[in-house]
Amino acid sequence: SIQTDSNSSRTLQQPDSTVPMEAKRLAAEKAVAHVESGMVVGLGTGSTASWAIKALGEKVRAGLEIRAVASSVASEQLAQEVGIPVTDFSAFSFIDVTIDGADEVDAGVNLIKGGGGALVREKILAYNSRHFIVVVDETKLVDTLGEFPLPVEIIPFAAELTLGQLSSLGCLTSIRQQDGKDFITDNSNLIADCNFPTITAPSSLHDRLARIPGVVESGLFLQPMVSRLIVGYQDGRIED
Ligand code: ABF
Repeated sequence: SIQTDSNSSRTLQQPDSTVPMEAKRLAAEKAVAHVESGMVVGLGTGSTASWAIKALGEKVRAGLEIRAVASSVASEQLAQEVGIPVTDFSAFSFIDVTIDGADEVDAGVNLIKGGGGALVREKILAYNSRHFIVVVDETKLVDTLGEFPLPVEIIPFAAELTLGQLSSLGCLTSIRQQDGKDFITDNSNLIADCNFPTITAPSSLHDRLARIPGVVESGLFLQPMVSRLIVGYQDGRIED
């Protein structure tokens, strides 16, 4: 039978007063220092990536010349608001640097992403970037992935069957809800949040997920994808 957690209703993009915003901002601003004129820049999604977009906007207004591609409609809108020229992907064959957040980072710098629901576009950007810079606050660091439910984007067709296949990997699954309705991604798909007791073998889980028809992508971003991890601490320290 399909194990679902139908009470789960998460709106992860809502502001959360417990989130260490200052630590996120510090990490994001440090990342932006690696952006140079002439670069094609990938813009991530989420509150930490938003700090990076705002900081980039300031630099653009001060004369930095970049072209950008965005991992979500929300980030594209923010970029336009702060004056960053956002371009179509067809204009480039690669991205110089992408700056994005994460939901969890383990000791081997493997990530869970997708809490904001943009994991497919984020992964396309990261995969096609020469440098993928991840910006997080210290609360995202874990020894082993899995406390944060793993987001998996699935197509709506036969979603119940796909959920069943996901559950058979050993997790409790739920279709993400927002405002009382199914959360719909920018790609018109659903997000299955998969709650594993813990993810001790992310690489083999990644392979098993990829074999399930109906799964578009999972939120596992595994090494060697990350080129640089920047961590902001609540006491003002930054680890780069
Ligand atoms: C995106 O935003 C994600 O992949 C991750 O889900 C989330 C992190 O959010 P925040 O930066 O708001 O903590 O980067």
